[in-house]
Amino acid sequence: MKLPPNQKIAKKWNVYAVLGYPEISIDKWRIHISGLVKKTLELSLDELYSMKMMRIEGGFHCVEGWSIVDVVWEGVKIRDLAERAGYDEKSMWVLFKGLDGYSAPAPVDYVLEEDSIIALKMNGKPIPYEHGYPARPIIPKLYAWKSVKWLKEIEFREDYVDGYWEERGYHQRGDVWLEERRRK
Ligand SMILES: Nc1nc2c(c(=O)[nH]1)N[C@H]1C(S)=C(S)[C@@H](COP(=O)(O)O)O[C@H]1N2
Ligand SMILES: [Mo]
Repeated sequence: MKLPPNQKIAKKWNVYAVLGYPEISIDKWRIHISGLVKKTLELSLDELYSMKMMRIEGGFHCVEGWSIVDVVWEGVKIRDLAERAGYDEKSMWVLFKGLDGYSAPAPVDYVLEEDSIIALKMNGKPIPYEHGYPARPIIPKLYAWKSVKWLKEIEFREDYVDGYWEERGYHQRGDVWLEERRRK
């Protein structure tokens, strides 16, 4: 597997939770697809599992220079969710929001790529709590800070807005192949 520039393969994960660990009650948990859509969708975990699932390997590159290559993600293609909600062609950005208040924007064309998913499983099992149970976006061409853990909302927007790390100087887009780490 080819590694993005200036990344090293890590065997061990670093677990990050800059805003702490949120409480989740899975019966009440819904993923909301909101913003520039025809109708806001609210899907339970069971409803997500009833959709077509996809498998992605690797695609996890922290901006601090470590990459996990031996991980398998399974989940729902974000494009399928976007089409179900009827996203507006005016959308330029997608803002991912977590239950903990962490958020990250991503450009809509990266989000709608064929290999961009809302992951529900990591290495064959539901994503472990510390890694973002029940769901996190995996967008292989973007740095891992865009992979919001404990995801609750996917908002389609016309305008750009900073998330947690963008407010602190990280790049708006964060393409791993173009090494968009910090804002120029
Ligand atoms: N909710 C939330 N999501 C987050 C973070 C965080 O602190 N909180 N950190 C991000 C960063 S910088 C990285 S590298 C990855 C780390 O994922 P991990 O904790 O599963 O190793 O999660 C991303 N998503
Ligand atoms: Mo990171």
